[in-house]
Amino acid sequence: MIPKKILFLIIILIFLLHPNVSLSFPKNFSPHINSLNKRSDVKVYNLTITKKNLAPDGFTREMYAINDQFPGPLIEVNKGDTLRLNVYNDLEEKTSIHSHGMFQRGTPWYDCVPGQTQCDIQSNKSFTYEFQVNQSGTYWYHSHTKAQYIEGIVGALIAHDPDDPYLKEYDEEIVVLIQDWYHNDSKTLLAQFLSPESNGNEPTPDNGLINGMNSYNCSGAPNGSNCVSDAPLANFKFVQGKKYRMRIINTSAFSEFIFSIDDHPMDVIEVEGMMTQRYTIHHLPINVAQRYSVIVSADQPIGKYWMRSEMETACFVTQSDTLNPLVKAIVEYEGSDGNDNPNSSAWTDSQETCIDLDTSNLKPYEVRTIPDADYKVTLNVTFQPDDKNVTRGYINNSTYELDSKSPTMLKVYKNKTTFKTNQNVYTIDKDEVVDIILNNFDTGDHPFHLHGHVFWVLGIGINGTSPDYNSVNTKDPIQRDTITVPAGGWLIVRFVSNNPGVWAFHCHIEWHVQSGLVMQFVTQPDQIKELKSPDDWSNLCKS
Ligand SMILES: *[C@@H]1O[C@H](CO)[C@@H](O)[C@H](O)[C@H]1NC(C)=O
Ligand SMILES: *[C@@H]1O[C@H](CO)[C@@H](O)[C@H](O)[C@H]1NC(C)=O
Ligand SMILES: *[C@@H]1O[C@H](CO)[C@@H](O)[C@H](O)[C@H]1NC(C)=O
Ligand SMILES: *[C@@H]1O[C@H](CO)[C@@H](O)[C@H](O)[C@H]1NC(C)=O
Ligand SMILES: *[C@@H]1O[C@H](CO)[C@@H](O)[C@H](O)[C@H]1NC(C)=O
Ligand SMILES: *[C@@H]1O[C@H](CO)[C@@H](O)[C@H](O)[C@H]1NC(C)=O
Ligand SMILES: *[C@@H]1O[C@H](CO)[C@@H](O)[C@H](O)[C@H]1NC(C)=O
Ligand SMILES: *[C@@H]1O[C@H](CO)[C@@H](O)[C@H](O)[C@H]1NC(C)=O
Ligand SMILES: *[C@@H]1O[C@H](CO)[C@@H](O)[C@H](O)[C@H]1NC(C)=O
Ligand SMILES: *[C@@H]1O[C@H](CO)[C@@H](O)[C@H](O)[C@H]1NC(C)=O
Ligand SMILES: *[C@@H]1O[C@H](CO)[C@@H](O)[C@H](O)[C@H]1NC(C)=O
Ligand SMILES: *[C@@H]1O[C@H](CO)[C@@H](O)[C@H](O)[C@H]1NC(C)=O
Ligand SMILES: [Cu+2]
Repeated sequence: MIPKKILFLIIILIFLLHPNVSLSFPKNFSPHINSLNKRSDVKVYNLTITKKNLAPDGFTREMYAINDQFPGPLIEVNKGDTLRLNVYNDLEEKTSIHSHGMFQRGTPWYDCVPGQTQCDIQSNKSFTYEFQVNQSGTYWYHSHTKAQYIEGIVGALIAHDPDDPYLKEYDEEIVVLIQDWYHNDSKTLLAQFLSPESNGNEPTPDNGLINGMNSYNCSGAPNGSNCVSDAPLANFKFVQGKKYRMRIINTSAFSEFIFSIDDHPMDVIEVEGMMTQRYTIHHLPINVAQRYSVIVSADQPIGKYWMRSEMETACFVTQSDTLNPLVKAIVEYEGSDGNDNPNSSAWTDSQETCIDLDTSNLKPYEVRTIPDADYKVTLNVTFQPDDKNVTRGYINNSTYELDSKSPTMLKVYKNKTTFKTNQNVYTIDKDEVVDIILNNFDTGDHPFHLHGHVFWVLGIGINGTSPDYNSVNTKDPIQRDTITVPAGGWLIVRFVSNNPGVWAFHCHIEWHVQSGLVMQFVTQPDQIKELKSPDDWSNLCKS
């Protein structure tokens, strides 16, 4: 759980900063676990989505908010609970809420991918997602409609495990949401990106945020903006002698960050819901949509220390002149005095850029024998101009086109077995072990996410190498749900198709989703049809 003090401080700061925030305390903001031992509760959250003028970094802009907050309320469940999300769409446009990393076993229609597993929630309508959470770890939720999540429809989702093997090894939990931040609205940026003039160069962020906060030098803002320099940074309170489990979630649209806390090593214990053996690091590279838990000991002299989240601008093609890539927050020990900023220094060991944390050094908490593959799917990723000269993302020479009125899952229920080429559907009829071999022919790296599953990370290769089964790890690889393929490189991951549904596999860079770097696995369609889908779900496509 987030320490009460920190939460309170964040909320107070949000109120101070944003006069538009209504002064009623969001009723469902429940950061504390009711009871770790009580299994199979139903946890209910109301999520009301609106537009608001807010200033996360001192620059006021119209953006989205959930229950008047940004980031959205922290959702917490225990493994085994049923989570009910009542989503109220108070926008003048459609929306949707995807629970990233949730397996949705038996409820594949609640995975929320417009065009694949549902129709959007229309303006002024509500919709309830309800599913059992039979997994634990660090997750997040976000809109899967257009590029809405990068403008505020985002929050953390934590599934606690009463049997977590590390439970006794830390005192408190802290959620750290890291993201990039744009001052323009996403519709404008998207229209610009999806035009021939962009040449496929992504919009680059104006700033980065930690738990929705940062400061900005307003001399970079256009004339006439409502902008206050020196907005406060996020502040994390430590008590000397305590140990903290920090759950770090990267909810960026585009930028990769390297996370660190001066003078405080971190022990990785969880990667995307999968527990690992302790592994000590100084820097944590964390790409879009990835999550890690680390244990940090407050074992340094009482004082203040920088938390750093450095945007890897080396991976950008262009960048804004006014961007300060070093996003900071303050770790403040109880008992440290004064209002001075920390004067701590960054770790000096060098760090490779634009690739994932080298997970070959990470070991699963429990090593289990992994099954052999039944077959292999090869996916070639390219970016090319389409017939309108707009640069788009392609998988095996096919760019995905969203069919928002007729999601694939509805077609499956109508006994359709063939799909248009531009739907990038790959059907897996049986419960099988599948290897994805992905070749990246692009000059950028791409964080790929598979819905409804975790996969074993067998191997990753950089530019200049080719997929090679002789160099992969089939003995004790970790599992996760989001992985970065290096520029010009490759990866091999393995998953078991035993979860009937329609599961998106896509790059999580939001600009690349919108430019078609998306495909879908239809797994066990006969089993999908055995599942009774709810009427309110199919009715979404009638409005
Ligand atoms: C959700 O909203 C409904 C209807 O307004 C209300 O009855 C219920 O108490 C709310 N639940 C929570 C957990 O806020
Ligand atoms: C949604 O409700 C608001 C307020 O009642 C109304 O002004 C708006 O026109 C409605 N929008 C749609 C698309 O129905
Ligand atoms: C819950 O997960 C466990 C292991 O992760 C699995 O063995 C079990 O079958 C799952 N139960 C359900 C109802 O999905
Ligand atoms: C972003 O906003 C700034 C100022 O509001 C404007 O100058 C700039 O042209 C905008 N960029 C795009 C791509 O619309
Ligand atoms: C496509 O767009 C690029 C970048 O704007 C431009 O250089 C090129 O001439 C265009 N090609 C065609 C065939 O229009
Ligand atoms: C803000 O940017 C301006 C122009 O680049 C610079 O002169 C000024 O020193 C900056 N202010 C701070 C506090 O960094
Ligand atoms: C902003 O206003 C200042 C002072 O009025 C002026 O010097 C400057 O040229 C303006 N900048 C832009 C981009 O309009
Ligand atoms: C989050 O992901 C983005 C996009 O890949 C990346 O640029 C950024 O550096 C990541 N953040 C951290 C803290 O690693
Ligand atoms: C993918 O690229 C590899 C290497 O160039 C090539 O051998 C293979 O045929 C391609 N596969 C597909 C499905 O296009
Ligand atoms: C990709 O598709 C385009 C147009 O559909 C075609 O001209 C081109 O030859 C294809 N490339 C490959 C490698 O199959
Ligand atoms: C789909 O096929 C099944 C079995 O062949 C049949 O019972 C069912 O009516 C069909 N459904 C539709 C919507 O055609
Ligand atoms: C891979 O490396 C080669 C040789 O250094 C370089 O020419 C090429 O541009 C690189 N490819 C990518 C996709 O980065
Ligand atoms: Cu991408």
